[in-house]
Amino acid sequence: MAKAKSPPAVAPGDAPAPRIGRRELLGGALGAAAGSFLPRRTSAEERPISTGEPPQRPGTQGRGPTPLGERSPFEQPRRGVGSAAPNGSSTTPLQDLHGIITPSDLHFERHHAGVPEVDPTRYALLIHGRVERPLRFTLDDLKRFPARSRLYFIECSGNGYRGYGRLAMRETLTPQQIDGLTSTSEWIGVPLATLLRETGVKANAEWFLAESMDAALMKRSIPLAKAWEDALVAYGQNGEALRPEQGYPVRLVLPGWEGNAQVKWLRRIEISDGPFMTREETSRYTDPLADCTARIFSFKMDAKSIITFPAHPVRLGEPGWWEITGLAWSGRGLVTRVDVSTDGGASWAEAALQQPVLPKCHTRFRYLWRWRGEEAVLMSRAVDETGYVQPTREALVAARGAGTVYHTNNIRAWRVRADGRVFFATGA
Ligand SMILES: Nc1nc2c(c(=O)[nH]1)N[C@H]1C(S)=C(S)[C@@H](COP(=O)(O)O)O[C@H]1N2
Ligand SMILES: [Mo]
Repeated sequence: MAKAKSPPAVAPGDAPAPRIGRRELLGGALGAAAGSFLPRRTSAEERPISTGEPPQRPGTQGRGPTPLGERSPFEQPRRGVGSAAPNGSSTTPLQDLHGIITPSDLHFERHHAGVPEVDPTRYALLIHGRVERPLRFTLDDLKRFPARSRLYFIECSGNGYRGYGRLAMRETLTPQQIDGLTSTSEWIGVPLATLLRETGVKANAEWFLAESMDAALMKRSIPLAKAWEDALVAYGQNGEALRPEQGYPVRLVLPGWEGNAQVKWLRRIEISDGPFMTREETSRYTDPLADCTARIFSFKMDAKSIITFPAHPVRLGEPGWWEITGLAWSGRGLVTRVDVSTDGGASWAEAALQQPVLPKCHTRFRYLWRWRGEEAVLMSRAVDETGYVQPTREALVAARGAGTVYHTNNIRAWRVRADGRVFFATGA
């Protein structure tokens, strides 16, 4: 019951405090809902917040410092491992996270041929093709260039497919199962543009190929404009070296673009005058459209959001004030607004965005909701700085057909039943 809240007592500093009269606040409905913060009140008389015994104090000294920290044994968030095979994936437990950053050991994974072990002392990145001077950069070479550090989400273009097609009929899906193929880290590295100034670029250079050194030999063609804009050759993640699962020692980060093109264990960049038409951009990672053609090179991740609380399998303890919260993000830049509906989309209200709000990064939203015990359908709708509005499932199905598994950014819904139990409701 730690989640039941009284707005004035705990409203976060950056969320506009809702206007709630003192009489209403002190009335019976809130008195029951805020049991963990305020004593039950029968009158508007002021009383001390805390009564009864203080929490127990540990009687003995704790353990001393250790070289490596670990989580409280009471906190055990876990990635959801869909398939532990080398070509499998795992998901971030979105419902267990606070704020916007994903702890590195909970960053989702998607591997086409497992996690290779790469010796950093033997690592080198080759940049060649339509360049003036082909060059090899060791890891030390890369670290000597001025570094850039930014918070970005990385999202698999398949994220959300469970909440879109046939599987969306399952009301027991959790935020992690629906949208756990997205994570946010601070990525540290050297801008690809810096390296291209070293190699020089010839005329008619329009694209580049990024190729990996794992057994998948992952290859993707990327427009060169992305290199000049913000592509990062990253060796750092959340203050330390990349995790092996994220491409140690070096990966390509393409802010806001589909995860698949952000090649891990990066070994080679070839500059060219056109795309290479690799398997991953022809037979895979294209979006079938309703008119039987397909979208190709659909790099940008469209604006999306999901409520992570309350969400299945949570059960709201009792009617009263509850804070709806979740994540929103857009591959096109800043999330400028998130609307929340508690009546299945009939009416919408603006949620508070928690600072920092950063481009191409998870953004946390919060909305204070007074649940009166009725059945309710909760939805969130993200708007980004280009004016793009997260579409309904009907609109997306009309544009793409029901069969696609990529770029499914439709509005997600949760049904709160009168008994407080919460179920996924987008497919219903
Ligand atoms: N070398 C290599 N790069 C890769 C992949 C891979 O299997 N091998 N998977 C891609 C896919 S499909 C995604 S969604 C992202 C996932 O990045 P993550 O595992 O760090 O979350 O990496 C991309 N880069
Ligand atoms: Mo992916």
